[in-house]
Amino acid sequence: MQKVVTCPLDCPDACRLVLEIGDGRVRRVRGDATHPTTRGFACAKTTRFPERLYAPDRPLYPMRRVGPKGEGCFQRISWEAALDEIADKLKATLDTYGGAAVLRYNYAGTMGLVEGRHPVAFFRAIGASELDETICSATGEAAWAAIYGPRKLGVDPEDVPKAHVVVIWGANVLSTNTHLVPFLREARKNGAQIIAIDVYENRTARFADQFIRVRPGTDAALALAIAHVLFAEGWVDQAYLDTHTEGLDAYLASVRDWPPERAAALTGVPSETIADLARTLAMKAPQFFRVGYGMTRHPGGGNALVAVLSLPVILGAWRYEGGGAMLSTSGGFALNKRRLEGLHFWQDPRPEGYFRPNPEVRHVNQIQLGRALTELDDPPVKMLFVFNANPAATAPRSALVRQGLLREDLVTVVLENAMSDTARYADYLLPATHPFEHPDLYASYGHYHLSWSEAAVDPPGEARPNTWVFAQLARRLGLSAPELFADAETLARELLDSADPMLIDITFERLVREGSVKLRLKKPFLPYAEGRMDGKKLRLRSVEVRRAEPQPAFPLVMVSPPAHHFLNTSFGLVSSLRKAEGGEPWLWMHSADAAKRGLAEGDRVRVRSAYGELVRRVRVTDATQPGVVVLEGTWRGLDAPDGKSINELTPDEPTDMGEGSAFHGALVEVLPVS
Ligand SMILES: Nc1nc2c(c(=O)[nH]1)N[C@H]1C(S)=C(S)[C@@H](COP(=O)(O)OP(=O)(O)OC[C@H]3O[C@@H](n4cnc5c(=O)[nH]c(N)nc54)[C@H](O)[C@@H]3O)O[C@H]1N2
Ligand SMILES: Nc1nc2c(c(=O)[nH]1)N[C@H]1C(S)=C(S)[C@@H](COP(=O)(O)OP(=O)(O)OC[C@H]3O[C@@H](n4cnc5c(=O)[nH]c(N)nc54)[C@H](O)[C@@H]3O)O[C@H]1N2
Ligand SMILES: [Mo]
Repeated sequence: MQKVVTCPLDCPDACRLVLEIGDGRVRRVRGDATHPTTRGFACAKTTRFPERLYAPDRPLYPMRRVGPKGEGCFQRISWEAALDEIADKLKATLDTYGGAAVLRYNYAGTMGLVEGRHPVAFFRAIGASELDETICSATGEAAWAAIYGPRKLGVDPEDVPKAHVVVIWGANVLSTNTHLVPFLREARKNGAQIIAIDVYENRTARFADQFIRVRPGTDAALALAIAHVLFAEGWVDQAYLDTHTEGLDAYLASVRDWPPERAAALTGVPSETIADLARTLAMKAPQFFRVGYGMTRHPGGGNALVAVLSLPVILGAWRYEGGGAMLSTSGGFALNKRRLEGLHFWQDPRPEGYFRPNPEVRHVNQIQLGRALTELDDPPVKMLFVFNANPAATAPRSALVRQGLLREDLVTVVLENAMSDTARYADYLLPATHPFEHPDLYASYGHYHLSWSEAAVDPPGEARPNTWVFAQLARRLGLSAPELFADAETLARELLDSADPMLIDITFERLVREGSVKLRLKKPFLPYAEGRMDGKKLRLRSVEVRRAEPQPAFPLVMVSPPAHHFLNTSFGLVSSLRKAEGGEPWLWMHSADAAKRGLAEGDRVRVRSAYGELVRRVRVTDATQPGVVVLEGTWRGLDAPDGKSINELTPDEPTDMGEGSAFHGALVEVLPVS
């Protein structure tokens, strides 16, 4: 039997996958050949879904911790017992400390809107501390919004073949957005030149026609210098600037500060290369910029992206099909999310069934989970609910996160469909369904197709959807707001109840029938050809160049971007994929840095930052650059030789815009293991 579902992974591609099912289990996964962006291709990860789904250590029954925290020793209990005990503890916590003592930690383990987003409503209903979800896209979103307004609309990937030059800037799309690649190849066949700008030679750099290696955190200077040349040569679209933008003077002041020679010294990109790049951009309209979050994961990352995103504006690129930029397409999906995410519990006059009205909720920045668990009092966090995330490995400053998770007075509840670093710290580990085992609605951040996915197989053991668990807890707390108990279909129908023109004609019935439906985009699709979507002008602004300055004690910048065969820490448990990633996490180091430290390929080294230390093996390679070490992939601590994740070393200081994460701005030193 075959069933077609949407891939739930946190990836722009949101593919449609054909599952081959035998004896009630998923046996094989292929890409849906009829889907316009999946095009019959399933990636290296998704083809391994069966191994992940039926991993021998998958939690199948509710469990209560026995033995010390963090050791992963559990005893099976019934759902009744688990839910009753958790609800009793919740009630006691709410009575003694108030809602703020409860914290959710969640992210995009599933991109499904129902199982990914609806649990948030429960926490808003009880007045829990609000988690600011900043770990991934917050800085990028803030930078985008600064220029283009809050709605993130990128070039339709299906229009990319019309571009004549493609700049892939701080995104490793050959690994992280693989379904864009066929469109890039088509563009190339049509004569487009493809340029990659990154700090190390990754797969995308090797695919590109030209690779420009930039020093980490210096993209703002590079982009301003390109603009400097464009203005000096008169290669900008003055009519577009005059009609559709404001703030040009402030922006120009920054541009004047960065002539190519000055930028060359900071970025490491020769000034002739900068001038050539400007010329290529000017001569080859339409220009398409695929910008990634990579450059935003630095202390000055917001400004870096603002500088880069100003380029398609001054070039007038948005006027042409295939021209413009794409950070994300998520703004296309103007779904009605208010009740889904329980925003109304904050904003409406106190609705019926609202547990503890608290409009002035305490906010916790996700990237500072360690601080929240160890420093907050008034009240302290007493109960932590983790779902769709593995923060013990993926949040910065792992040592501090661990310290928090080890607190004896903290009750940690983890909902998981796989064993994870965080699950080992659970006091209650609850078996979650995998997205192939529950229905859900999916948007995308890499294309414009909305999809509905039915449960394709029954869950093994006693696994239950996240929403079922929170409905059970809501009932036990005596909450009565009906939306807390809504099923997936009801929630999906409500999401679709939107007046947005792009969603017109998309009914629930149609989604069920067709599986995947493209949003109604105007033809030609030119979202910023006449300024912002809201009728305002595009906002250029001044740009500040700021980066993590290497220090004598920590002279190297460490970049830890996604691995080709993993999806964050998901799939670390699949041994063939670990093998494809080299069997263990390797630290890439330039030969000059290795020579300076007397290190050779394969040596074990200590990698140290202001926050911690770990042991890795070193790979000596000039794919990186002097002063920059690279470790591909957020390996689970469980699979690293010293049991620690790379985030032992990463900083939890927020970036310049959006309070986001600066993973790639970590400063480290590398020493031989003595
Ligand atoms: N295979 C695979 N695919 C994935 C993921 C995965 O783990 N594996 N993760 C998914 C998720 S959650 C996300 S958010 C996306 C992220 O996908 P990307 O946006 O591609 O990933 P980033 O971590 O943002 O890093 C992208 C690139 O930025 C580079 N970079 C780092 N610092 C700088 C800099 O200062 N300047 C420049 N120009 N480049 C820099 C890195 O070297 C890296 O090659 O991918 C998604 N897709
Ligand atoms: N050093 C470094 N750290 C990084 C990054 C980096 O580039 N470098 N990238 C950052 C980025 S971009 C991101 S987005 C974050 C991601 O960090 P996380 O959100 O922690 O992502 P994952 O590690 O994939 O963990 C997702 C978990 O959700 C579980 N899950 C999947 N589906 C379901 C479901 O239906 N129900 C439940 N209950 N659970 C489910 C999976 O089993 C998995 O354990 O990591 C960040 N951390
Ligand atoms: Mo992400």
